[in-house]
Amino acid sequence: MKVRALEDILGSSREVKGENWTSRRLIVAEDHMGCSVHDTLIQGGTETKIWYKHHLESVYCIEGEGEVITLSDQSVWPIRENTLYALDQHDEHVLRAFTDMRMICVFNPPLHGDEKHDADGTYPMRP
Ligand code: 9YT
Repeated sequence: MKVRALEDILGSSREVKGENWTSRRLIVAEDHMGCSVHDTLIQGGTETKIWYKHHLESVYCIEGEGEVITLSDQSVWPIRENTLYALDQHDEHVLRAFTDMRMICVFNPPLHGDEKHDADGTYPMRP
């Protein structure tokens, strides 16, 4: 049994800051849960290009409003509180945050905890 509080993560290597987001990684690969679970804050008024070539990600929005544009077909997916999107095709996308957003993000395979996006908005595949 594991219990984690957000305060346990803050200021540690599991609190990772991107240009316009902060990801607090509550469960990571070394926890052996088969996924990682993040509490992620996105800064309002920003756009992030993301392409998880090596991971599947489910994202549940618990606060805020924005939209996701899938680049293969230019579809626009409105995202607001209590909405989940699942990148089941490793979809290359842009996340446009109209307001500050708070997301619960689940990655398969799990991140190790300290990963940052590369120039493509990708996390590396690590064994
Ligand atoms: C919503 C989103 O994908 N933001 C980028 C950060 C990533 N989800 C993470 O590592 O939590």
